[in-house]
Amino acid sequence: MVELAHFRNTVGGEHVESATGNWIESVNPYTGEPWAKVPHCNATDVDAAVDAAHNAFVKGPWATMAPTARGKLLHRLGDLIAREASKLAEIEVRDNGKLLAEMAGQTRYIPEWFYYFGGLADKIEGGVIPIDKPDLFTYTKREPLGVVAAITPWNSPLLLLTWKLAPALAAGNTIVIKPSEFTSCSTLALMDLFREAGFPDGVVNTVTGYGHEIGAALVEHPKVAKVAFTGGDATGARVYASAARHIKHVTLELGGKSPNIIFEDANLDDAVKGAISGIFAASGQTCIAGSRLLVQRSVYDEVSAKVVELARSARLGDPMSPHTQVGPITTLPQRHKVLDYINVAESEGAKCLLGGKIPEAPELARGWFVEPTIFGNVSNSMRIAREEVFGPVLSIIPFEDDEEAIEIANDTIFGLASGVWTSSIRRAIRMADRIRAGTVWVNTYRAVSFMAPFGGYKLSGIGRESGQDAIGEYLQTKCVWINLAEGVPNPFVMR
Ligand code: TXE
Repeated sequence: MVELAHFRNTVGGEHVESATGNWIESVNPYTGEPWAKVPHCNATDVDAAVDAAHNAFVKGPWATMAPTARGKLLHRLGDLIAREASKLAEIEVRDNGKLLAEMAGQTRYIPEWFYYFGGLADKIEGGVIPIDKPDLFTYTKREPLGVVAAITPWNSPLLLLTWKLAPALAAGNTIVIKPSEFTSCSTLALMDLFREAGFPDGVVNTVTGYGHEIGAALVEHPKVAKVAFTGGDATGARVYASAARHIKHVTLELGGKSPNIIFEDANLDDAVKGAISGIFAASGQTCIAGSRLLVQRSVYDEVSAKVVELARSARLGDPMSPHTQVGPITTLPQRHKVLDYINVAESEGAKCLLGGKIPEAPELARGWFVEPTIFGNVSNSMRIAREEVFGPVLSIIPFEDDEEAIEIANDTIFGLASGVWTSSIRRAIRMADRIRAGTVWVNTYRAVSFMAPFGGYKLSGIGRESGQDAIGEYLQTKCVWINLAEGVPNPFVMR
């Protein structure tokens, strides 16, 4: 029997287990075996974590720290993450099955968010209002919100956490993180670096456990001022409703059904690679997955054949191996969901051009794999084209011209991302203007940066992460009025 790695929460600077002493096992999706355990917390643990964050917000060194000093802490944290990049990457691969090849790049890139937002920490400026009333001096300040609850999913735990942590801390908030119950380990491993960087105790805290138990308790907690959530649209709607009852700030990032559009004038070989990276990277478990491949009818057969050929060559295997191109699905429920959608697509008449099953290779038998799957001649009204599958399942949809491409692209409840493949700059810009989504990539796909605002239109969410917009999501404006005149004018009328 393999000894499980133990990860504990960090609350008020201390490593803690859960109030009940119970644990949740974290299962490696490549082996199907538990490899670690994390505390199974309940509402008592949530109270303790929120209290620690609240205390750190209202008193102690964080509350009075100069923004420049805050920025330096974020820089130091970035350096420590760079130092620990390989270790953090390996933990996340074990926990969620993402390729080491991708994770190694991600953990080396994550420090950039802390450097960028560390740099912004002392550039949060208010203004003096040239007020229209005599004898008043009026200025604004931008202040942090308080305790931020960061609720993260299982598909990219560290990166999606970073998108919340870096701006929230730069703005001066304190944090309680609730990672996904399936993939908490990399988040808990990250916590030790905060102390080493010199963050005061209680500024960043964690609680681990199930969404319906502690996620909901965290959202409802009266001392939580803001919820920053990434997850599914159904859970996001519940979080939004609950936050509304308590008048909390929210940002929500809720996934999508992104169109990746190939025009006949595109470099088709590049476009095919873009289609593959849009849906089979990370086994399709990305919010930005280009799960609807829209292909102009004149090149439909050629593009479909090339996409199938390239996807067929994908090497499935151990995510730790540098040769693997497609890893397992992160959770068993998610694999069931993906397989269910494949059945739904077949029953609705979509033509399966590739995959559609659990792979038969014996070396993959223990892991939660699904073959890269492609459906051709999909109609945009089919469920496979309307609902987020979050797996390696591509729907290819033909279109005639630009008008029809836009109509199909925008005929979705979501609006997170999109791709356009064309050699015409005019067409590229016109499409970018008309697509209703927070991100449009032209002749590329799946690029993100700490500098570039990211977020959804429509049901894909509210608010922006990364870029200068993001820090505003963690601030509120105060307006200060100072009377420069002697005495108080008529108290019975508004001044
Ligand atoms: O996500 P949940 P699930 C989509 C994807 C996937 C589907 C379901 O389509 O198949 O969502 O995945 C916490 N109050 N995305 O069920 O439930 C939960 O513990 C507060 C898209 O795993 O949204 C976890 O920490 N929190 C997505 C986080 O919410 C609650 C990424 C996300 O879990 C809660 C992941 C509650 N009532 C899935 N219930 C993206 N946008 O990238 C659960 N949670």
